[in-house]
Amino acid sequence: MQAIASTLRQLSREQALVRGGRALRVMNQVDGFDCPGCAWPEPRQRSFAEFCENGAKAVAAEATAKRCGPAFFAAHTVADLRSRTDYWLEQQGRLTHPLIRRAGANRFEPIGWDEAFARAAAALRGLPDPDQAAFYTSGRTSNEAAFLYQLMGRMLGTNNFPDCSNLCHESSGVGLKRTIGIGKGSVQLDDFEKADAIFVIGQNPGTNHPRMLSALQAARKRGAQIVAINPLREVGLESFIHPQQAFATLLGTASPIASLYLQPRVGSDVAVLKGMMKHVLAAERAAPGTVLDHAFLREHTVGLDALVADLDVTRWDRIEEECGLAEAEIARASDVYLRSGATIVTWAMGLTQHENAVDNVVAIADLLLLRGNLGRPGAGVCPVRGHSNVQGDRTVGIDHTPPAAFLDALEQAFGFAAPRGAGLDVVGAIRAMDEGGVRFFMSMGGNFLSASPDTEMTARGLERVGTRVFVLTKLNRSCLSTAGETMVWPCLGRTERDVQGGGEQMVTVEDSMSCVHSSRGTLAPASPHLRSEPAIVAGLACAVFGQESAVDWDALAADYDRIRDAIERVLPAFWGYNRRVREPGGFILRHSAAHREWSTESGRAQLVPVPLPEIRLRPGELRLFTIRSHDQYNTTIYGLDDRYRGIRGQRRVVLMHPDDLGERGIEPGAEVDVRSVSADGVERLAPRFRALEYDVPRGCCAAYFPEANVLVPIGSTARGSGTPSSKMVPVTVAQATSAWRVEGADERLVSTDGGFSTASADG
Ligand SMILES: Nc1nc2c(c(=O)[nH]1)N[C@H]1C(S)=C(S)[C@@H](COP(=O)(O)OP(=O)(O)OC[C@H]3O[C@@H](n4cnc5c(=O)[nH]c(N)nc54)[C@H](O)[C@@H]3O)O[C@H]1N2
Ligand SMILES: Nc1nc2c(c(=O)[nH]1)N[C@H]1C(S)=C(S)[C@@H](COP(=O)(O)OP(=O)(O)OC[C@H]3O[C@@H](n4cnc5c(=O)[nH]c(N)nc54)[C@H](O)[C@@H]3O)O[C@H]1N2
Ligand SMILES: [Mo]
Repeated sequence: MQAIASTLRQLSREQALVRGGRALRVMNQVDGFDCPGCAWPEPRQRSFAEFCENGAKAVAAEATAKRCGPAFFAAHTVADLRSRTDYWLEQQGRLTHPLIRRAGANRFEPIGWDEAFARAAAALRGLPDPDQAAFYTSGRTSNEAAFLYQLMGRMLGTNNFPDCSNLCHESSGVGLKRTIGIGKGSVQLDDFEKADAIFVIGQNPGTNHPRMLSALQAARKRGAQIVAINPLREVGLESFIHPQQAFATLLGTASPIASLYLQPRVGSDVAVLKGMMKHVLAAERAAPGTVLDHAFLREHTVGLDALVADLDVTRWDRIEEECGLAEAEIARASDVYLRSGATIVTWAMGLTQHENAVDNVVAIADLLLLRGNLGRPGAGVCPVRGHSNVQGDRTVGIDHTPPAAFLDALEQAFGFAAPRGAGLDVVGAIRAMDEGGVRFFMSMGGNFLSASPDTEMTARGLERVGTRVFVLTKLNRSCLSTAGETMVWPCLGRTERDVQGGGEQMVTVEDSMSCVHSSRGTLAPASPHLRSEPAIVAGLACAVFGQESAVDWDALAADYDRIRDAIERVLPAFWGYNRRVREPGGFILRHSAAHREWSTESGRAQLVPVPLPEIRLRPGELRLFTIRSHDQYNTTIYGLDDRYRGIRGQRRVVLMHPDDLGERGIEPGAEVDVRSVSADGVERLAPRFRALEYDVPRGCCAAYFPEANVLVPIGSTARGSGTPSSKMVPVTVAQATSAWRVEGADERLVSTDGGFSTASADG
């Protein structure tokens, strides 16, 4: 009931009860639009309301009646906007006009589309080297828009495609490619109906993938075991009331989800997983031939001997010391695994945002492969994606290190020489900006500044870029640089009708389980001046390449079927794209590992030993991990409550173990300053948080993203994937003494000594 109340509250706050309500009726239905929230797939049998509380909030945010137009920008200088919170900025509503803040000006003013495209094109053509341009993508962008976007960038001559995936599941892709030869999840929704055990590691589905709880609940009810591994006790993983049942009966009782909940120290999952693998080996030795899947290992894998040798020399005392769990506790998880005939492991950011994140993913694959839990019913790997089309964007070419075969096919289809060198990812782009190496930055959605690590450095880097272009639905902090020139190009959202020359258009997206399906908006656009993302890319590309372009951009943007035909020419997996995507529910891209085909160097699945993490902290330091609240979608803050965690009306909080508070002489609720010092000795400060007691392991603490991003050092990234380690930041927490105070209901951070922070979600 609280979820329903919260949904209605959000719809009414956005003055979107009618518009939003109309949208919700068709969300995730076969002919409707795809939820702009998470990438959890839709079941074959759709229910009357196939959405969750947080999907409804995402729709309310987009379908809002609030508008942020020329009058607003005439009334607010950029300096004024910079002093506001992310929360306030997004609350101003949907952008209505293309905008420009000219060099030297302190306000945005409207600009016509043609002039906007011409200015951006001139800036691009003026670059002495195409690698001075960088094109960011956030994962809401459709396959069609993403494909055109990468085509334009590559025709210009660069592979600089940093994208939100670099901050998100990049480590999953790298780890899975190394072991099973394909960087995507291998399971389908019906595997959840067949699994005997499901391990949910480093993921908070109650808030971030609520529809996944239905699958977990059903599995638990039919007797499957569900093991949660998470340093923080997430209420949403403990029990759940299915909202549709609650709605039908108006009461409904919570049913349990996790049958076992382990709370290891942050960053120590490899230790837990290696402990489990040691138990598997021990069980095999006690009853030879009955535990490992010998036939599978023989026929399909390489590396077993090296893995076994490594596990044998890994000592239990080191495992226990690292993760803070006793062997007996890990044994409970191992027993579930050993009794299970078919096992799925799901995970999200709790595993991918660590220096050893790729090792985390490799260790999961190792554990599953030992017992043949891949490519058969009810078993496999399930990295649960974040943004609703982040997986599809990568599939159609948003990739800073594209496979050669993709570039070959692109060249063939469009007759140009594609750039072959590695491009910049997010962290690489920030560094290049800081060194003055990026002169043009374009952002297809997203909030590059607030989502990136090391907020102060990212803000400084953005200032050094000459021309910035942001394609957005709402205003955010990324657009508020003061140097050079900034343009903001407002676009249609998922919920809105998209009419082009060729008539009403649909777009397509790929969910976490490789299902490609259509999405068609139904609402009237928030403003007549909005353009679709594909039309914006085509408009810019026409201005850049002019008449001599080998690609007919206008024709592509007029009818997205033509874009899909082009995708099919480049990517054979999309055969029959336009026909198959019109079948109810779309189609599934073939997953090699699910068919026990291994596109690895050895041609087999690879078992790879990984080392135990060695996290060295300085005296007094805690392991900080950054998390999402129940009232946010990434950098979009809907409200200041976090219902499941019992936190209300505030976000500047750090959740700590009672003994860690006591040891520092900090009373619960007291104001503290949080600091990190990176390897190079640079200190970073997140001032004025409130310290709260919470059920986290000793030595670990949690704070919300994006407020805590100021603390994440740029130099701390995952080996092999470059993802910032925003789940493992060594910090100190002490009574607040810094020259800042927090003001107002939206928690504005104000300097008390005239100092100015460019960043920190604050001004
Ligand atoms: N409503 C809503 N939905 C969303 C989003 C949103 O912001 N709001 N964001 C979307 C996006 S882009 C993404 S990527 C996903 C993110 O989905 P999640 O990954 O669930 O999001 P986080 O809040 O980052 O949660 C990470 C979880 O990992 C745990 N954790 C932290 N460190 C460790 C560790 O070292 N080991 C283990 N085992 N666990 C750890 C935390 O306690 C937390 O429960 O959600 C998507 N869906
Ligand atoms: N410390 C820390 N940092 C993190 C994370 C973390 O867990 N901890 N998580 C990381 C993860 S997993 C991710 S995915 C990134 C997210 O990084 P991003 O994807 O860059 O950020 P979002 O907050 O999702 O972007 C919100 C903006 O997108 C725009 N937008 C919304 N819908 C549309 C649309 O349909 N089209 C266009 N063009 N624009 C639209 C709106 O203007 C809005 O302001 O953040 C990362 N940063
Ligand atoms: Mo994400």
